[in-house]
Amino acid sequence: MSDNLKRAAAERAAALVSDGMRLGLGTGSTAAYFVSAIGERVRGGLKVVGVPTSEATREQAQREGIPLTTLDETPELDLTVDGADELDDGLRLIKGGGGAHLREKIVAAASRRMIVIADSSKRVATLGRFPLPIEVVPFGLKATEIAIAKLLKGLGLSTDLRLRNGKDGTPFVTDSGNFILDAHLGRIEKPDVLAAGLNAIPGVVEHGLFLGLATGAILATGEGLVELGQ
Ligand code: ABF
Repeated sequence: MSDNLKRAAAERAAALVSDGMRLGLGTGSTAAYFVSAIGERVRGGLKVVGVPTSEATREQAQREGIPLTTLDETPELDLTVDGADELDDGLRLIKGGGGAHLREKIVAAASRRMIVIADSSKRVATLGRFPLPIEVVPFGLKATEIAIAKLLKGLGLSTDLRLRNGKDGTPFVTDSGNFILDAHLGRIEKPDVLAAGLNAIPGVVEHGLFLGLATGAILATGEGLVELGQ
């Protein structure tokens, strides 16, 4: 069921793509359906270029035959389509459950439009039930962890931070060579204040709060698609 919903949202987003577009290609299982739908259209003659947001997406896009570019060659994109772990009605997001949010955010910020595709279970009234991924540089990990814990405490948020581990129990390493701390917060009442606080900690590379980046969302429900913004 859920896979059908993800595919439905992805295919609707793929229908918004036209010749000449410069695309940001998201990461995750929902975005993978979008990449696959674009691949099919490219093989049918659609002319686009894509910037992948992860090595996994790069590999998929190459297999699909989608022409790829980089933000160095193509620094301005028309449309990014990506999944999310949570979104609220103000199109604020938590991303990074797959550990790709640094590149995802850079690509989204370089895009004129960013459309989130998801099944409607990702829609929440208040962000925070999904643990917030915080990408940190390995150097000074403990000090960065303490600085984040102090910030969270000061904002009245839980301080339950966990270093994400890979399959073999060693720390998960991002495509950019960093670690991820997951902050179990429950409810983020003021995402903008939290984002500003995290951005001010030197060891924090990026966090999974995407504020003011998504311009639209396509959410698949059992009864059809719900579209927000665009
Ligand atoms: C990416 O993939 C991430 O930012 C987010 O963590 C995840 C969503 O994955 P899925 O579509 O598999 O639920 O978009």
